[in-house]
Amino acid sequence: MDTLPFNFLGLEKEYSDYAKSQYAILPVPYDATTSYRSGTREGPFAIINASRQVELFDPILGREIHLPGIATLEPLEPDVSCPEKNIDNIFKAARKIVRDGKFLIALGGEHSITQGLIKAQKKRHKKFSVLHIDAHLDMRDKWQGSKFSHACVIRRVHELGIETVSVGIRNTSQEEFSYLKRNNYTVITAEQIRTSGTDDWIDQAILSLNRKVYITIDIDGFDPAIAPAVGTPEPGGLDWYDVNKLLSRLANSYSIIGADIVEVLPISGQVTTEFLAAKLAAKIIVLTQ
Ligand SMILES: [Mn+2]
Repeated sequence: MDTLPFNFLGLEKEYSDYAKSQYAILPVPYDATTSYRSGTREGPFAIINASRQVELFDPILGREIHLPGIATLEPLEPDVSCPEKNIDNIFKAARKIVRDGKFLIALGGEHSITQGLIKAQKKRHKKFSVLHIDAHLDMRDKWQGSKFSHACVIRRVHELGIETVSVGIRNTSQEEFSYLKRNNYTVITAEQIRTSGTDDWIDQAILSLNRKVYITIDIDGFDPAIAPAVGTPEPGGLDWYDVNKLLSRLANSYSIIGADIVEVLPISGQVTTEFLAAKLAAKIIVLTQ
């Protein structure tokens, strides 16, 4: 029988108590603006459930992940009546956690939640940039009549005066293409990463970032062969080791201030994607200790 506590990594109270924990996991089960298949609201539960099977020891870094304490918060109830109100609720919840001095990792839910999370970080950190891993740019001004859609989230981040570096991109609209031509944000395509045969793209990404970095990861940035449970599974995505190398290099020299992992859309009977997302959150935690 499964008797592990239901929280991130299945931790006992000693390592999951909020007051004592350096890390906080915020489940945000929201998917009101998803355009293709819906169901990312099931993502946080699936990721947390999978995380309970993740080993606590990281053999590469030679240390245990959970020792600084990782508190899993109650899921943030979505307000589906109004996307703007919903983003504001996320902002307020995140602001409190960040103010409490916790390293916040939010689990989505659709990508639009990132707007509220980054706004909260902006209240604490004057200057930082955003590392954005995704198949899509999410730089449309509006999508399906809404400025608060998952397809516009990075555009809204730019409007906060925050620069982004987008990695793994392989699907772009003409609008976004023109927007990028007018604005100088670094974009590293999946094709560049998978076909160059070198790690030059990592240098390019890192040199384009500020020394303080927030990370937002849309799971569809990974290849659908290893992360099939997403709304729009774009072929030709990133490999587990591509992202690991990038995050490890980043953590070695820069300060990571928070992260979110979004757009897991569970497929019944298939747990690869949520397990990958759980391992990724664990990796971010162990890299930032
Ligand atoms: Mn995406």
